[in-house]
Amino acid sequence: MANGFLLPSETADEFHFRLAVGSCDRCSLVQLVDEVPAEMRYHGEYRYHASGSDGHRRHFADVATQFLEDELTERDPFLVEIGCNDGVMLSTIARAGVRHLGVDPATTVTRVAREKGVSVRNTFFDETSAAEIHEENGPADVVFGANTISHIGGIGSVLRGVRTLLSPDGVFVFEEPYLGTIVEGLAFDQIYDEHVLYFSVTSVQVMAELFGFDLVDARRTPLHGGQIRYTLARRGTRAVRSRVADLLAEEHARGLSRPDTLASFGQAVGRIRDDLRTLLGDLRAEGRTVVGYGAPGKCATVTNYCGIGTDLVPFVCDSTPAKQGRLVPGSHLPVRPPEAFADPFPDHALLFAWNHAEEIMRRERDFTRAGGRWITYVPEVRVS
Ligand code: DWN
Repeated sequence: MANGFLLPSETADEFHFRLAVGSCDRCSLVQLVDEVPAEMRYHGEYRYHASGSDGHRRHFADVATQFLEDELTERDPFLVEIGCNDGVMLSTIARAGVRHLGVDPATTVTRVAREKGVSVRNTFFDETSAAEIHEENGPADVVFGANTISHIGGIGSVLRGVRTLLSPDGVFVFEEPYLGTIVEGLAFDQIYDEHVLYFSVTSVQVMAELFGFDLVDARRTPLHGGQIRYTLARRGTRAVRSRVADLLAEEHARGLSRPDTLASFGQAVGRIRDDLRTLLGDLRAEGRTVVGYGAPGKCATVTNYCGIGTDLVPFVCDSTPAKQGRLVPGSHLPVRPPEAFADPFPDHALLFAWNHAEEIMRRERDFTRAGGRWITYVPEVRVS
């Protein structure tokens, strides 16, 4: 499990599952074939902090400001965030004194949100909790989720919950990994246990209609290599932006939902695996040192799928204290604090947190100045 960072003493009991994706030939939604139960993924030990990069903090402060300006303008508005994590978005809403509620079962990260003045309910969002929230607080003008809705296999219950909770002219907005970016950018490391659903505009539109909504907007956003922010409203309540039709046409022209497109993606990913293994094997044979940079969820997919163990990459550096001193799930690469990176600098750094490349390379410019080289692997293996 991508965020199942474990202690060296816990390896014997490690949980494994089959990571495989399939696509529905009726609604075209791409999804995991085997889902790890949500209670095993989000709990008091969850280790991902959404505020972990400057880019994320800026992005979600902007999202909140936009909501305050566009949607939360009536008297006493109410916003609910599904999966509020450490309050990276809701802290701005809280500071503005707007009524809000974060719904998230992961008590480790929501403790941080509470410290920022965010109101939190530690539970999963589904039709039952949505009805309770509605009863206690009244309707929500905005229901928001970022990198959360794609994590929920029981999407039907979520949509029924939103239908109950949302005010008549409210909006359900969620931004999530985009199948189009994953396929085009060969970002196979976005595939892991937490990402149960891989949305496209086509599949979200089908889903919206099934539950009584219109997909009224779909726009590209920059995080995690390129995502889409979808806006759903109750059927017939809002005009549909022309961007929706543009993206649908683009997906159709690219054959995004076609099985042969997904099969070619699989073959190209196999080539990346072979190239990366060859490169790391050659570097080891030449006596060069390689250290991993960042231990994102993605790192578990790459290291396990490509068979990268401590013989090729002895350890990974990550700034998240909750991951340090633990092992990357499955491949068991030790996670060390960023200071270990410069002690001494390796010859090469394998950049697992490639979506933060700019920020990390800026921070580690002494490594480059000392002659260090970065290895990236999507959309192809590259040394720079
Ligand atoms: O959906 C999800 C996405 C949004 O976030 C979650 N299920 C889990 C998580 O995915 P991820 O772990 O791939 O996210 P990130 O943001 O790519 O993780 C970056 C990692 O790199 C973090 O562990 C922090 C670390 N990091 C670092 O060590 N030094 C990050 C930066 C910017 C740094 O300078």
